[in-house]
Amino acid sequence: MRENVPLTLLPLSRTILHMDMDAFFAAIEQADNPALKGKPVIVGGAKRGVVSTASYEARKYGVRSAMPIFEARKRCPQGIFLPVRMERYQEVSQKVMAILEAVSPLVEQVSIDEAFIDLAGTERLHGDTTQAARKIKGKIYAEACLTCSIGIAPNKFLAKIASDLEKPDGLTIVPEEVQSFLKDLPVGKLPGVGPKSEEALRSLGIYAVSDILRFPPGLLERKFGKYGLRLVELAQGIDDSPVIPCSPAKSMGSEDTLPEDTTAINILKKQLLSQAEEVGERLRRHGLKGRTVTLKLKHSDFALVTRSHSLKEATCATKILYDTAVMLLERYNLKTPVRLIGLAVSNFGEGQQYSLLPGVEKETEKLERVDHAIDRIREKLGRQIITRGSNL
Ligand code: TTP
Ligand code: MG
Repeated sequence: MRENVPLTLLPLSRTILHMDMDAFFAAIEQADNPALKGKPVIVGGAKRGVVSTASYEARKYGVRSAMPIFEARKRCPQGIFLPVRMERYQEVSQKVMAILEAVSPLVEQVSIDEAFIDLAGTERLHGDTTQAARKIKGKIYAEACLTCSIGIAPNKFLAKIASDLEKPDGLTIVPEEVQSFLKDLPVGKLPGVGPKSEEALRSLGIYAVSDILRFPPGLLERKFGKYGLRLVELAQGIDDSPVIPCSPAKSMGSEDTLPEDTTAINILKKQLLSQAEEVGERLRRHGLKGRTVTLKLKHSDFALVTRSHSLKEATCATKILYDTAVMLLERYNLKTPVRLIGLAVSNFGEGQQYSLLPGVEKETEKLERVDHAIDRIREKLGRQIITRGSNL
């Protein structure tokens, strides 16, 4: 495929680093409480009672992310089970990302604990790529007492596969000649190949990545559509997707398609309440407050309507988000049935605002303080423990 592309159009060779923290939530718990080091630590329980992650010591007993907590207790009765402390993990995540941003401005954070870095032009400051990787590992360990695994390759997908190969505390460098690296790799490691596509590929006799190249691209295209051609590229180690430095989120929202189209205000209000709860909690977890609340409605004819209201002051209080959205809904004068409803908050301001007069707590602050307390209880005891009355 590639032979026909004029050389001038090919991107210059790149060096991409992928970093993924080891057993992130559990490792933070161990760093914050050294008595937990070397012990089987299992973090989770907040959402539907499943494991968020387990320390490598607990993984020896077969404990894995997304496993029900009761199953984890069976497999590892001596495990130390801890609740999720999302705010703390966000804080550490930001610290780690700041370390990466000091190495290169081209950092794309892809989740709470992983990022790609394009190392172009960093050689003078940070030495060759292995040196840059060692510097990053050293700094993360020195500043956060945590280990990470790093993969370095000519492109993003190879770097991501590489970072996973020698976990924990790994450093894997993919050679320029990528075919030997890809040859025996199971197809399930390729981006976009989930259990279902893996099964479909297996039915064709494709197990390892190199097996893909035994098939004419046309046949794979017929079988898998455009993704069939993408598979052929991946099997050749080709991936030109750039590292895109992220801009911080500009809005945060939640929306739901209703089980049935409706004009019943009570049903819509109930939906808005759960959305206000979810968005409020996410804002608080990220230390954000927003000034503009937007109500989104999609009617049964798919016509989309949005209505916004800007508050005097940025907030993260669930009740204020809910009241504002309900006010927008009531003003809207609904006539046609609604199939989807959503609530979003934007126009983020400062996270903290204090009363001007000492001792006087404003209504908003009181609400936010209660919300924070509810978040903490829910984190400890589960989401169902406190439900709000719909007459908030
Ligand atoms: P991962 O990077 O997938 O896992 P990890 O860092 O715990 O372990 P490792 O990378 O060494 O294999 O996810 C990062 C964090 O995201 C993880 O610490 C907890 C959270 N998480 C969940 O809450 N639920 C999940 O199902 C997964 C996979 C992760
Ligand atoms: Mg990780």
